[in-house]
Amino acid sequence: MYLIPKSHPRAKSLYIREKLVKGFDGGVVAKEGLMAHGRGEAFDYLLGEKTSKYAQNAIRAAASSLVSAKYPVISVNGNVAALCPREIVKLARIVNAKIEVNLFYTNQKRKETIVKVLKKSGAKEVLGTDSKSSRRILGLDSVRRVVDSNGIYKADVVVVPLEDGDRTIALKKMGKKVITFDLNPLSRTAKTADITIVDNVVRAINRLISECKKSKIRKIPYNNKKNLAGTVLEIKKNLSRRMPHA
Ligand code: PTJ
Repeated sequence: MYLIPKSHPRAKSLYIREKLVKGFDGGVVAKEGLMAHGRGEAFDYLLGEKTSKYAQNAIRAAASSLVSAKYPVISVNGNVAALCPREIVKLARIVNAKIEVNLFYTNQKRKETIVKVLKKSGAKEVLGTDSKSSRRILGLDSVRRVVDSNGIYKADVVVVPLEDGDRTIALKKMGKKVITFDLNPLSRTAKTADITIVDNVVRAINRLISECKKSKIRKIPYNNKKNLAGTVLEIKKNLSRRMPHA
């Protein structure tokens, strides 16, 4: 890793970036994952690189859905495996969820590398690499349509962090509840999911873990569209606050 001085004004953001680069060098992150991260960084900047009250609302709603789910599954891609593998394993343990590797830019070798990373982080079981238990999601053209019959296929609640849009619609058509982390409140996934946590997954996942620990099985009133609209207004406010005045 490059030496990033702690005193650097953007040290935290640069550390996160290095995790992605390390993930790419280790065969975990797709090339395109580096670009996806750049897009996320830009939105994070506009959000003030902090968890908004809207993100916290979504986190609470997500925790309530996860603790009351019958068969929750967390879908992991290259970026998520590079950014927060231990936290994914911790979250899965707390809510008794399955973990499944499901990639957009799929290849078996990268899948297996990601499984190794997750196992090294404490996962006992990771689904998504066994062709004998694979099933297809109807109405989805990307290779992400191939899922595990004991994982995403069977789930009632699916967490799809850093999604690229095509799968959320298909999962919803299958009657599943979809929770996502997406720094872009305007993305297709953000707008289609049932619960969108507009925050950096690196920050928000620990908050989600804490909420799941305290969450009781009860329904929380939550409206994703209203919450997203609030987030966009928050960006607008941030922009006016930070606008240089001539
Ligand atoms: O590992 P693979 O093959 O499954 O590929 C994963 C990527 C992320 C490359 C793939 O799913 C993709 O191309 O995604 P997109 O379309 O770029 O969408 C990713 C979304 O995640 C964008 O809306 C980004 O703003 C957002 N994002 C990026 N980094 C973060 C993030 N959201 C939360 N936390 C982040 N750290």
